[in-house]
Amino acid sequence: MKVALIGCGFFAMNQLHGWLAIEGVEVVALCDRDPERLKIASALTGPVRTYTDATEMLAAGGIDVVDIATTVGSHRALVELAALNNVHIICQKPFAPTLSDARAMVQAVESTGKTLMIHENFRWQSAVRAAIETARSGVIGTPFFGRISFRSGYDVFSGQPYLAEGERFIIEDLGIHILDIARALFGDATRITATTRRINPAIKGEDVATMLLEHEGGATSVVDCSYATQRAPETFPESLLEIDGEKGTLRLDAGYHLSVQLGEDVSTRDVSPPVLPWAERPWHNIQESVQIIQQHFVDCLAKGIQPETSGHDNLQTFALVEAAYMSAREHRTVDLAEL
Ligand code: NAD
Ligand code: 89V
Repeated sequence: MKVALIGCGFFAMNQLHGWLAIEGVEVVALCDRDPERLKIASALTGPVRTYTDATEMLAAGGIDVVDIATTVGSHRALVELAALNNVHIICQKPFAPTLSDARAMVQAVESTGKTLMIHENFRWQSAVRAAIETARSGVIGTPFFGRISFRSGYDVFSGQPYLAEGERFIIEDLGIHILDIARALFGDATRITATTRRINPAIKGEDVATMLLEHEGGATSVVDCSYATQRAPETFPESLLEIDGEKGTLRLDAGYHLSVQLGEDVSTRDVSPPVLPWAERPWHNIQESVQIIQQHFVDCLAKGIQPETSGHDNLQTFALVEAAYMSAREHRTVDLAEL
């Protein structure tokens, strides 16, 4: 499978390492409008075709999959360009600037018959996955309540300065992952109520969001996110979970401890992610999920099936982001059908 990467910035280096570790994949081309980033990426891949212009790269052909790792502003143009060139696509989150862009992008790729997956990797973190699979096994019965919590004081702005500059921050960048985990656990949501705050005066967008979701199956979940929370020890970038089911409870606590309680009986196991050879703490949890989601994409292409986090699936997560902002702005519960 011949992969071309567009965008060779901060996070794309993880994607590149992930591709290089997956059997049957060959990275054949790199594209970044910044030649310096191309040099850094080529140092990982060895000599491959390099481009500062994606149109030129795709016109040269020889590509099966395009991996789009630029920031959101360029995603629509690049997805549409890749669709025109009839290649499979993986695109980073947030998929699009607006829900109507996202819908148009899904439509553009669907009409080519190629596969579109969103790089929505948090539900693929091995600790989160262990929790999802335990919940899906039915051991705690049907869940009726969940809390998914991501609270941190980690300085994300040094690696990703653009996060301090947008009108929107935590729901669009991080909450999107946590809302997606809520969907993976409890199914699609029908209504959402959200509040937002900005605590850090040095950034433009909100850095705290608290969201209440009603899910189709009847569960209620609370998704709470903060980058303004002092914690010792710091848990970045762990998502902590608690799920109450009709037969028992499941928790993913700080330090990657997964517990199941059934009556008086509590069993706990360590679900710490490995630190892959190219990874480093504290990002190792996210870095491992990059390799897992990319492997999932390769497996789905081989089997001719849709990825779990397909473009079509991600429209539901994206709608929750839009609805959360609408709810916070208008101080009301938003019915997802409104979108
Ligand atoms: P970045 O700014 O460091 O890198 C983006 C790169 O894309 C830059 O090198 C830039 O020159 C290049 N670029 C932009 N437009 C281009 C175009 N049209 N053609 C060619 N190159 C272009 O950003 P980043 O921090 O790496 O984030 C990239 C994406 O990854 C964002 O959407 C971000 O939300 C996402 N991200 C995801 C995770 C995750 O866990 N899934 C983590 C961090 C970032
Ligand atoms: O996962 C992400 O999208 C990152 C971070 C963990 C910093 O929020 O931007």
